[in-house]
Amino acid sequence: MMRTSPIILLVLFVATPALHANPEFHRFIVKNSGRSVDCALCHVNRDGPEGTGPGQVGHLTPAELEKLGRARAALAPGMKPESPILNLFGNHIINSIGKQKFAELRLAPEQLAKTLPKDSDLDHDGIPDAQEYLDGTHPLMKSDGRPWLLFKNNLRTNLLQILLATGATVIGLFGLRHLLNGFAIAVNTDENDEDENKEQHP
Ligand SMILES: [Ca+2]
Repeated sequence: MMRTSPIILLVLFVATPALHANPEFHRFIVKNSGRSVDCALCHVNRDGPEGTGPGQVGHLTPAELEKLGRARAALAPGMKPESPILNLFGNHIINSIGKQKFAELRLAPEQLAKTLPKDSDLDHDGIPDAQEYLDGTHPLMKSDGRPWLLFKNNLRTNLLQILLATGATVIGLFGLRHLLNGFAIAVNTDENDEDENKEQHP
């Protein structure tokens, strides 16, 4: 596999400064969902990629800068970018649609959900990543999602256990009732026998 020259990567890094700040997507998510969402939805650092903190450009090692350059050069889908300033969801977006398409969608951020794989659910909470993008919930946190959707998915996932537990409870109550009835009959029988004995042997 051909290795991209560090000089080319550096040129790409410098030449594409606008691609790593994407307020259009953030504004859309906040407006569409009505939720307060920070940059950690897609980035490593909740304050975004610019700065010197962990997960920000100013904090990267030379090797991480090289990875960043490669990720920014991932113009087509399926190039498996490993950008150190993006989290799993951010890299998933770029891998799914490519950097070029992503840049185009800055003019129509509402369309991003339609371009993401419909069956992708990175946190396995039953809510697709694309839906979480629209809802402003975190695609990497399974406890974060629209409550009704989480409830429905939990119910569906645990339906068998719920049915088994309910069945065991019903059977247990049914058995207990018959057991108690059995005790009651036995006690009554003993009392009747005693009464009969008293009558026969007063
Ligand atoms: Ca999810």
